[in-house]
Amino acid sequence: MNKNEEFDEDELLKKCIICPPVPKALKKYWNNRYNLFSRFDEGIWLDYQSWYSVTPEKVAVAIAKSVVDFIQPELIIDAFSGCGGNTIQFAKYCPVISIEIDPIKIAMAKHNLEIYGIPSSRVTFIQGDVLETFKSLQFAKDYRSLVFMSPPWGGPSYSGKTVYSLNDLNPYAFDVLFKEATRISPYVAAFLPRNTDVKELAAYGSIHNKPYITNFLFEGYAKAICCYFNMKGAIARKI
Ligand code: MGP
Ligand code: SAH
Repeated sequence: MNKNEEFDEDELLKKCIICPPVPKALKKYWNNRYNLFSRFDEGIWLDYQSWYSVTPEKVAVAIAKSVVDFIQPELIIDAFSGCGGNTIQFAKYCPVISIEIDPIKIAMAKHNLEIYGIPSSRVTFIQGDVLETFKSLQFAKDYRSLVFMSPPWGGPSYSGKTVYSLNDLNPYAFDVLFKEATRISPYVAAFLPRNTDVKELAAYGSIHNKPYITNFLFEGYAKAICCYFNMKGAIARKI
């Protein structure tokens, strides 16, 4: 991983929202900034979309610990890196390949990883479309690998739906992502809206191998779920 060779720092900082005034729609995320990154004040970089998409640190820690306890992965593929919320926590345990379509976010993620002391050699970033990139990652079959997917949910308006269908994910519906991910590894985890239709999720398992769902609560209130496939017995963790 090379450090931000594509953008100069001033150019990147123009895309970041890292101090007040923050846009009105991001105020609640700003107020929650230390839950997103406990080291926020050390200089975390986030752009508009990342503010509402990043996995809160304690949730990312819990997901990483769960998959490490359960499958002891030799490699984790973070299929939607964003600004690095999950990648940082996975990289504490094993090498990570992080895919992201937006080069600006990759530059931000590299910067954020450095703040958390992750050696650059630990994470290989690939800029590109997730499905295109999956094709080049077939070698990961030879390793005990996990594919983690935290795709775009279509923005904060997802929460206005009574039930969120897996077909609402954008740019790819879940069945396409799942099919391609399982060509790389049987071990797949997905971070999804709290209102996801669990009946749809159940269809991705069998009576003997049900998907395992963790519901992440903040102050008793559901934030999001993580669904683990082919990881029967994966352990739920308190955050
Ligand atoms: P939220 O619904 O925007 O916040 O997202 P909250 O506080 O539950 O809002 P409320 O007003 O409904 O109470 C909750 C969390 O879900 C965020 O902190 C992100 O971790 C995650 N998240 C939200 N969105 C819109 C996305 C998304 O599009 N993709 C991914 N991967 N995660 C998201
Ligand atoms: N888990 C991340 C947030 C992921 S948000 C974190 O904690 O930081 C989803 C990300 O998917 C966004 O950054 C978006 O740019 C990226 N994305 C959208 N379409 C994509 C595609 N076709 N291929 C790869 N990445 C994509």
